[in-house]
Amino acid sequence: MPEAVHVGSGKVRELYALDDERLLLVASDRISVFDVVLPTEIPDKGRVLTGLSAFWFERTRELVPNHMLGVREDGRSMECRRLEMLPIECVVRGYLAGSGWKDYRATGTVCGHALPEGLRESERLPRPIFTPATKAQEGHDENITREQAAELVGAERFEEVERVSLALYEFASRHAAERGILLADTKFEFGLDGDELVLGDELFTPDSSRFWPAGEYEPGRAQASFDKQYARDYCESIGWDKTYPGPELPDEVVQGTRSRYLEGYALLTGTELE
Ligand code: Q0N
Repeated sequence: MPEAVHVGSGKVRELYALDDERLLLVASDRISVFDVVLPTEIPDKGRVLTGLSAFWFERTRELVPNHMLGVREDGRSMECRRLEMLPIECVVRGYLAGSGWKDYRATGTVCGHALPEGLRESERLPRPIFTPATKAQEGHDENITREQAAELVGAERFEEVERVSLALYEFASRHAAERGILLADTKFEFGLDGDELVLGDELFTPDSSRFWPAGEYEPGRAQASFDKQYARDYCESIGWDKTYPGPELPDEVVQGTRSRYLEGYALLTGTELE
């Protein structure tokens, strides 16, 4: 078999071409904190993320077809259909966090959605909203209006990705809420296989979504992140300035963070990671 050719990398994932039709998406054990990849890895993090994507891809097939062909024996590598990716990030927000909160505070709107006055940080929105963003090569994606997104993908395709994105969020947020977890927001990437819309990338992982423990939810402040809070708290406690390079994590922080990933996986999927 011809070898896999490396075609791209994200902060914590690598992408290889297997042939003209197939890609291999590999989730590493790397962790990024405040947007910097740390020198210390979290054992099993890659298998947790790939396992979560596989879990959700299997369960959302009736809503939209996806790129998953199979997960390899290593648990971290997913063989995928090669797509023509759409040039927008598809974000759905059920709560006001991150850039959604920032934009709301500055303008009272998010991506052209007028919102009620007086909402607090992390507050639940009257209904989930679709808030597209551009794909930045480096640094942060930029929120764009629905009109700008429709110009980039076409009006019909825009309506389709909005409808499908809201349906996916609805499905996963209901599943998560039944297990004591709030899905604050989430990001999808879609592509085309010919004219068929196909869901790509990763799906409802902690790297593409904000998961909050429902029991600790309190609007009016930032919420503790389900997976990374130990690592973030440690990094802040030592006075790191959040620029490269990041600090090594002590073993207790590594083990605590690993436990959170495994716990989240078990809570959401109802099975333990092998
Ligand atoms: C693709 N990206 C951006 C891994 C994630 N199925 C696909 N077909 C063609 N291209 C892509 C996919 C997928 N998924 C997606 N780049 C190419 C996200 N990447 C960034 C690098 O790490």
